[in-house]
Amino acid sequence: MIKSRIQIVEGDITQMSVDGIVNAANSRLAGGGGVDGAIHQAAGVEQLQQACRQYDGCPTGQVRSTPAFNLPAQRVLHTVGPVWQGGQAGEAELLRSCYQSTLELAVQEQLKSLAFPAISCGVYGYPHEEAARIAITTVAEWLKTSPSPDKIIFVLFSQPMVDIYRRIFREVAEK
Ligand code: AR6
Repeated sequence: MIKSRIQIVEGDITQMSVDGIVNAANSRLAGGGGVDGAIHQAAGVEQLQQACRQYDGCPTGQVRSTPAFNLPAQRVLHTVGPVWQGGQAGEAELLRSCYQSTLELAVQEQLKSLAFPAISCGVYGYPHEEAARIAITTVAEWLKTSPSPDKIIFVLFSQPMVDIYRRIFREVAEK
């Protein structure tokens, strides 16, 4: 049952005791503000930066993983969302690819529980409704055919964002 495998909560993703948390990173994997900054702070800036340096950055729409160091999670999956440029620059496909490739990597790494933030919904400026629809439909489609990950948690930083996700989740679940 897909519905019982998806949760939508308000919270701080750095506090989540799950197998993997997803970071909304930049293509240099250099750390930054927003959820990226919070994850680096909580994991340990030095350690996480050093672990990220094993990669030559990460293209938009793809994902790279590192240990989670001081976080309660086991792994951090760093994905790079698109910068919103008005919608005609392939943003939707790139955002879908973030969720898709992160789910693929989570399966490879045998992560049973995975927490996503609202990728691209902060400084990258993606319209929230559209981003939430992509997040939920991509994850729901995945869970239809894959038994893993067992649980996906969308961890959102504000109540209005939770409301958007819950509304779209109801629409998608009713279909
Ligand atoms: N837990 C969960 N969600 C959070 C947290 C948190 N601790 N902190 C912020 N958010 P953003 P982006 C929400 O800007 O748009 C960085 O500088 C936030 O409210 O973090 O993908 C990177 O280095 C918003 O809804 O990511 C990149 O350069 C969502 O997380 C760039 O920002 C994403 O906002 C990536 O921009």
